[in-house]
Amino acid sequence: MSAPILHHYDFSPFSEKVRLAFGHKGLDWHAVETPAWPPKPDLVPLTAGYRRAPVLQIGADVYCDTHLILREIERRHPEPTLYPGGQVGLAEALSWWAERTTFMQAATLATSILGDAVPAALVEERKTFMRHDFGKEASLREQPLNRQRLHASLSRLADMLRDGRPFLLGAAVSAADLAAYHPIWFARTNGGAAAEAMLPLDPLRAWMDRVAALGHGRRHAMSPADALAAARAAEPDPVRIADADPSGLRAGQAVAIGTDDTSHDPIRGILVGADAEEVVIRHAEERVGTVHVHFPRAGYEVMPG
Ligand SMILES: N[C@@H](CCC(=O)N[C@@H](CS)C(=O)NCC(=O)O)C(=O)O
Repeated sequence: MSAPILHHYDFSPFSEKVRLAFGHKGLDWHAVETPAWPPKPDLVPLTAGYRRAPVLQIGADVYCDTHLILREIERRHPEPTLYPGGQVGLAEALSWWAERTTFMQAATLATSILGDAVPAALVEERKTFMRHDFGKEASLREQPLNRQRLHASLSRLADMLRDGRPFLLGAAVSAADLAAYHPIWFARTNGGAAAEAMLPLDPLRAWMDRVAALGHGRRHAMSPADALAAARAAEPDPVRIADADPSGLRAGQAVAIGTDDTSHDPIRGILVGADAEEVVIRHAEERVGTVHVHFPRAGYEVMPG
């Protein structure tokens, strides 16, 4: 089995979640640096238009969104698990809550501290893509509210750990730990001592150290050209999931995929499979040949298109 390829950038918090998953499983992986904002000419040919980071590529199969990426890594490398006791639903639900209540808040707390050090082009681009202003004034204006929001969520995390358990679901690390960790990692890495002073981190420090200690596995740099060539040289894996969409969409049909949040990537392809967890489309382009692009169900909407 060829080593997974992660299209990511170093300061991307969601990418940190996947890097830690590689660490937990002790995997070799290829790292392709992708830009933090468009144009992303070496990414979107693989993804049928999805532009977020990170994206996981295994040959001619491309997995979008960390919720699906972690499940796919687990499927291919089951031990040690990211879902102790088989608790995928619990880990997913906790991950969802943690990210939705801390990611934007932690990112905006960091930009309120970084101020003018945040590239103007990034601030401008995110205004359209995320409908959110990471500029100095707007971030500073929101700082008191983000401190309140983060206090509420981080206190919940501290409460989960209060009985002395090493990880959120108990004795073993799970996907939920990685999801709850990466926004705090981002705030601390970018906001430094100022962020430390604003957040109730003391009850979380030992837990954060345990998550950080998972490491990143063995990372090998890869060029975008080599990643595209790897897709072109491979065939997508046979689709394992049922052709069953609750709204009546069927394999072979052209579809458009949207997200249920602010992003509006133009994702289009031919539906090749769907089940309750995952949707797969076929996408063809000269530089990559034919690829299968996989999306999670949760957070994504599939329409005839
Ligand atoms: N739900 C997605 C969220 C991914 C996400 O928002 N990633 C950020 C970077 S950490 C992003 O893509 N920002 C815009 C960009 O990089 O172009 C996931 O779990 O992968």
